[in-house]
Amino acid sequence: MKKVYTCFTTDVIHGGHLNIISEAKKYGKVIVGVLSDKAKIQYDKFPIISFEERFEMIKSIDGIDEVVEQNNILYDEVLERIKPDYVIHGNNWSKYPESVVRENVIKKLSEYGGQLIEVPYTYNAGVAKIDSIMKEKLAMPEYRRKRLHRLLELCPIVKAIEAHNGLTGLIAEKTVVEINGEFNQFDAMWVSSLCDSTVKGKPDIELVDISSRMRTLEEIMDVTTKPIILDGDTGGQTEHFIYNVRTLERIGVSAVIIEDKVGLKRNSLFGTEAEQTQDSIESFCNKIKAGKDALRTEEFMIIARIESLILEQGMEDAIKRAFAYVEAGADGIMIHSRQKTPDEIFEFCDKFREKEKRVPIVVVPTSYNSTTESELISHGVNIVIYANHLTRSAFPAMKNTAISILKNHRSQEVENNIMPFNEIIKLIDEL
Ligand code: SPV
Ligand code: MG
Repeated sequence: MKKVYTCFTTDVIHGGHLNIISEAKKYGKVIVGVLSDKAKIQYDKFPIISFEERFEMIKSIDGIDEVVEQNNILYDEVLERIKPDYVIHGNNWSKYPESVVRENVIKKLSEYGGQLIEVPYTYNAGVAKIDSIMKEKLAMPEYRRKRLHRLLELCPIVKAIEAHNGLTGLIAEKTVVEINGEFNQFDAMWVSSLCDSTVKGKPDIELVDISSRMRTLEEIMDVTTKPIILDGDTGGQTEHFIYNVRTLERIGVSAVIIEDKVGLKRNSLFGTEAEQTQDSIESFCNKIKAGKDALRTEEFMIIARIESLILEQGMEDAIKRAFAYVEAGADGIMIHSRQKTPDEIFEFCDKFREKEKRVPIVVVPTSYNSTTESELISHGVNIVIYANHLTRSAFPAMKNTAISILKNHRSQEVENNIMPFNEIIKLIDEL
């Protein structure tokens, strides 16, 4: 009997999938691959149900003879193993980046004389409704909030990019790349105090208050599903912090990072050029403890940010603080540096990891920007934050456009450097 293979990445079975199965049945024994979570999150939306649940769900469908796990987005390994006579797929995978998978399947099948069958993809009102329900679910606080924990288990390193409004949130949400068969997207968003202040034309000194920061969060959350890490500055007064963490937890933020400074906070990239005061270990530990006590779930993370290297207080101080903050209940440690090389960050990570294997390490490689994610992984880093890059890339582009219009007394000269509006609006989902 001939073998027919198809791979499902879905969390919900709808008419379109059943149609593929009944078509497949006409050609022989039907084998369905279920894409692993690790592979799925490299290019697709995060699964709403676990791999095991998806596996069971597909097993229970009539007409399927065998269900297997597919560990890679590309089918090479699974086709090698099963050698199906046919691969069957909906005809909805010819757009980048799925087109890469399609081409790869065609190539692989041709190596041993297998054949690709494409069936018209069913997209009707029912399927559209299911699609939108799934997306809405992903955005709901209870789904979004806990996802950072899951990502920490699944990803060698969680990659977060700065977002400061709906549009930058959509860029963080939807940008997927493929290089040599490797798919990649950002896992989470960082709502930076620097960028949230800068785009409002304000300095990064905790002047943009929590209500305004919440509005930014709402705007981003309204159009995205990825987990959010909020830059919580110093956390403010402990008496306020305990209320704010509960609100953040309730609206579905996954983590807040607070830095161990007091008084007028200046941006860390100023280092010792601006007057900044580090909090005492005791006082900052009390803030962490109070925050943790106020929470209602195990999911929301309070991450402690150590400013010792920024304020030139030495490695020993940084390490001492890290262990004290973990002891106080911090769910992660962010270590910051403004050096051009990663040496002090690596030294910190190695020393911390000698004793502490579990608590996640977060870094922000803005100044030591030649450091790669794999180098960070090799020193035990769990989350990398690209903290300000969308703001910094937009600013020169906007400024050059303004200059050009003024110089030329018209806008034609800028046209080649700017995106047509019908491209931008493709990012925006219609309900
Ligand atoms: C931010 O993005 O606001 C940060 C990171 O706190 S840094 O600007 O490097 O201090
Ligand atoms: Mg900040």
